Amino acid sequence: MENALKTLKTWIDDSTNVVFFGGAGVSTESGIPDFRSVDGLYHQKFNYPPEEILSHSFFERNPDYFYRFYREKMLPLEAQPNIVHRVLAKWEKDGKLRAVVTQNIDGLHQKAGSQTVFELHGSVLRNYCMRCGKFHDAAFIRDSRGVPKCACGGTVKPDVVLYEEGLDDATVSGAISAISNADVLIVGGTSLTVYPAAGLIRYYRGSKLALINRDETPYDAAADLVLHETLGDVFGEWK
Ligand code: CNA
Repeated sequence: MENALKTLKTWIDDSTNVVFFGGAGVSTESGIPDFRSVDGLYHQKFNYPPEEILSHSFFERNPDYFYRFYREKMLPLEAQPNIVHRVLAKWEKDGKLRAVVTQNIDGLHQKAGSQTVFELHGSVLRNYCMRCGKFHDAAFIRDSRGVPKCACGGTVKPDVVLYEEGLDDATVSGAISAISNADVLIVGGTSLTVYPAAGLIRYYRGSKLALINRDETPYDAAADLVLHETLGDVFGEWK
């Protein structure tokens, strides 16, 4: 870790165009389980596999079960940003970091103060009535029972990209632009197995791609620097 960390520090010290691409592993140290770690959601027992529950067709077919699972597992409203979120926000404030591109839906980057955040998979903090389009906050979903209903009678759906749904075009364009123009790209806390999100790091054209992930990923060989460490340990260096 010593040498790799030294190199990473030099890259960051010398740059004003760092971009961070992250996933669920960024928030595990805030107490939010990821999907694929041994203690992640995919290793817990439910009546259906989580990727099926979190799909568009399941949402349509069995909204009651969807919302029961969603309220219990996907709404960590008490969670607080950890050192990773805080350091990234500070780098942006200091003029070093241009953007965070995240697959997370927990809103913790913004809670830490980050301004330019491309949320590829949406956010649990935004919810809209499928009939009249009215906005509802996350507490509305948490405090509702069964399928959450707007005053107009429509179902209120989280602004979260479910499996089988497409990503928002403007968010993807913004993310691609940030990644393809980045000087340093730090990829962290993601298994890089969920597409099309994972494929976006292919737009990076530089030679300072640092990958920080506890487990191996399919992109390890393509990175210029690989740290198989926890993000908290690495970002703790910038405390
Ligand atoms: P994933 O597939 O669960 O992978 C997470 C990766 O992070 C794994 O490879 C772990 O080894 C690694 N990891 C976990 N904790 C740490 C840590 N502290 N330090 C370093 N590495 C760590 O999650 P992805 O983000 O790759 O998959 C994309 C899904 C997960 C997206 O659709 C997200 O919406 C979804 N998700 C989001 C959240 C959230 O918003 N916090 C939580 C759970 C799942």
